Amino acid sequence: MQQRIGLTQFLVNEQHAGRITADLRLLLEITARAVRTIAAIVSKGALADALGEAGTENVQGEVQKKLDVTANEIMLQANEWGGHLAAMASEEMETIFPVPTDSQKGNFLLLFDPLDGSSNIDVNVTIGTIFSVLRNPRAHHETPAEADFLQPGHQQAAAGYAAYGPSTLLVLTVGNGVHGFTLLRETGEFIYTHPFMTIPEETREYAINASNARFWEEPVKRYIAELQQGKTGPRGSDFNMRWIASMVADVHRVLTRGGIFMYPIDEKCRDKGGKLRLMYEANPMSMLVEQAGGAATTGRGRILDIVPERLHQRVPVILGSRKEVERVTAYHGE
Ligand code: AHM
Ligand code: MG
Repeated sequence: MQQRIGLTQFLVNEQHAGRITADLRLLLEITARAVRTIAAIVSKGALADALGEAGTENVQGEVQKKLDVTANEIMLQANEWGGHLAAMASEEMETIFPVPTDSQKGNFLLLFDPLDGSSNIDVNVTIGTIFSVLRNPRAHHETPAEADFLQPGHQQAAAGYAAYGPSTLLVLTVGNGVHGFTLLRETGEFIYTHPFMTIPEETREYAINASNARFWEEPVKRYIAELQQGKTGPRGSDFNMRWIASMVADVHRVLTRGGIFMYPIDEKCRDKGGKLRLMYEANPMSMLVEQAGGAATTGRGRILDIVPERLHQRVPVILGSRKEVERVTAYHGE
């Protein structure tokens, strides 16, 4: 029988191969530990008093769910003492959280969406945690600033997500492919179950919130109309649609069996620049998708090349199977 290794051994191997440093290994181990704690609460649902609203709003004016707040606390507490970080930033916090230490600051910056797919918490549908790791550009004795985080996504040192579904999965990249781990609840270990995940170039499956159709731009309207015409249309083939409304779950499906996921710019979200957040949703997911052989654009350019202007900046997102992403992007250029 094939012996499966755990996350710890995988990370040690990566360190020995010179692809990650000891402190990045620690960061990823600690993040996995935090994810495991969140998974335990998620799986208890109402029994852990985890459902419903917290009675507060975040910086983006969104109503916070209890789990948004709890997951944020867990990520902060897990990561503040390891010495590997200088600061953290989150969807649920207005500004950055410098790691409270008198001594040296660590080599990395961590960004996260602690609980993605908040609207799915109360209905027991897959939700997730998304994270992005950047290098700390400052000397170790200096205090980090928000501007330090504003690095383009291609500079990420690592990126990943956890999906809290029928099983809990941790999917990550350190720039050498995409690797998935399944949580074995009995021992709390993440087991290496999905080596080198790849996205097929072509697909017959798409994900978009079609209730926004009347707000879309022409290139997106054209692309989706062509898919919907199926066999009798210009694509000559039937396409299937899936929309879970948790980015983590939709992107995980794309990483598993291919597909295209879109949250394009539309008239409803134009003022904000898009719906999804660049630094802790679009960038980490784009790194994973590119590492798996797919593509990720705004329709007008590569997401990982965007130079961020703000921590909570939003962007249009089109990602997944390369040929489809290239097609929609080409329509934007016509
Ligand atoms: P959240 O981070 O507040 O959960 O919002 C992001 C979510 C994504 O997970 C998902 O792709 C999208 O928003 C769902 O949007 P919609 O409500 O239009 O279906
Ligand atoms: Mg989110």
